[in-house]
Amino acid sequence: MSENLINRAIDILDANFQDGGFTIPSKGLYPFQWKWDSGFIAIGFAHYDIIKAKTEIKTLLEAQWDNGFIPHIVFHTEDDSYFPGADFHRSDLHSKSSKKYRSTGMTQPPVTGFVLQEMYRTAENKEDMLHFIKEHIDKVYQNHIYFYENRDPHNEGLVYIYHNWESGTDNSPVWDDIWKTMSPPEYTFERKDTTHVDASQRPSKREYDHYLHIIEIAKEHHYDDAKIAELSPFLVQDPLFNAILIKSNEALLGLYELIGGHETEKEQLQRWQEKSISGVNSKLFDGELGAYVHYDLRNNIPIRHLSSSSFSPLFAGIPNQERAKVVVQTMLDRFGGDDKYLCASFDPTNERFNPRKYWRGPVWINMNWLLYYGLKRYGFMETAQRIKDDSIELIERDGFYEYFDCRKDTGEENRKGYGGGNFSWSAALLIDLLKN
Ligand code: 2M8
Repeated sequence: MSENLINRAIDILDANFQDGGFTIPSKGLYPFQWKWDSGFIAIGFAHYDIIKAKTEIKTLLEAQWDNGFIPHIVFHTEDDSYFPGADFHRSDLHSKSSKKYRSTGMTQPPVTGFVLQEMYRTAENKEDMLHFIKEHIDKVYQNHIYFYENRDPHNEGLVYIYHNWESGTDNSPVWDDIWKTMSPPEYTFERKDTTHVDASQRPSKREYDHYLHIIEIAKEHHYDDAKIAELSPFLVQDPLFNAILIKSNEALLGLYELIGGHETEKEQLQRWQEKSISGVNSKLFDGELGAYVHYDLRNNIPIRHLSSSSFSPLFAGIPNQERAKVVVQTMLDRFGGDDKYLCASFDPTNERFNPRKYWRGPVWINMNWLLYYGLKRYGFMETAQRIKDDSIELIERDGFYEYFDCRKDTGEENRKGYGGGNFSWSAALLIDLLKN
């Protein structure tokens, strides 16, 4: 059974791999290269086609800007089937943007550091992989410098995101609190996503007005980071984004250790680690809720909702063992009823929860993958096994979709997943879960 699933996953990944040396997340819905998708995809490729894994990362890093920034979408091809595309984002407004590829002017969670480490772990030919890592690791390090120099205005060891699309958890109900503080104009535009996927599973038109408005402000200031920090109505310290940065810092440290030398980089990474881990623990941990929450830096207020991001610091070793126990208990109490698959993307006990809508409640395989490794890291083997089994069962039952209803019984006879089909990171991470 698992061989058959792995073969199907391989077929999906191979079909989504493009001539330009990158992999689309899902045919039709997402026709370009996305930053964090790319990383998860490379982890899957590393299990059976190391050349594709390396190509994926190499191509992504070729789109890096001169200031170390790595964009969230790289528009490799002219394709008007996605909105907003390259003409809307106008990365050329920033003087240091890539001259080779057009892109967005925002980023996504910095997965590339830990992805290199995963590729090394999986590769059979360690020497060859280490050679590849040596060639590329400095670019990833430069990306971390970009974050610490430009995204941490109060020097807290916590970086901000300035757009919900930077979080990766795009339509999370967490952002509803921020939308309440904004009143964007009613834009006229043509959505493309709802021609591929049922509109009831996607964000609303009004939500898109907010998304576009933040970009318009950033564009007005040519994507200048200092101006964005000063003016963006969306400025959030996200536990998931920071946990991924911290995990990647740790991975870079380990890889530089393996390569040898690089004392300056290692010392810097060590300093960032100490500061960031203590920043996440002191500012983003909510003792009453028993997990980590987002912080609205624009309005200086914590956003006190539980989401799958609330548990992601486990992945980066951020809580101590005692706190990790509290976090896991919160996950089980609020998200882990017997009638549910782990792990809903948003608190099932909250009135904003929706089990079928994008990031407002469904299970996402990339989040489950992070949580699986996080749980294992602290020795919560039973819950780790459960999240792994649930991920595999969902894909077997509902197909290789983008996201999944977390309810075990939806009352339907022929249930399927939601969003894009033949979805790359679901395929890639399933391979990793089954092979490890
Ligand atoms: C979704 O986001 C894009 C915008 O980036 C969209 O809705 O159009 C998110 O799930 C994001 O996390 C993901 O990287 C992207 C591609 O899979 O799709």
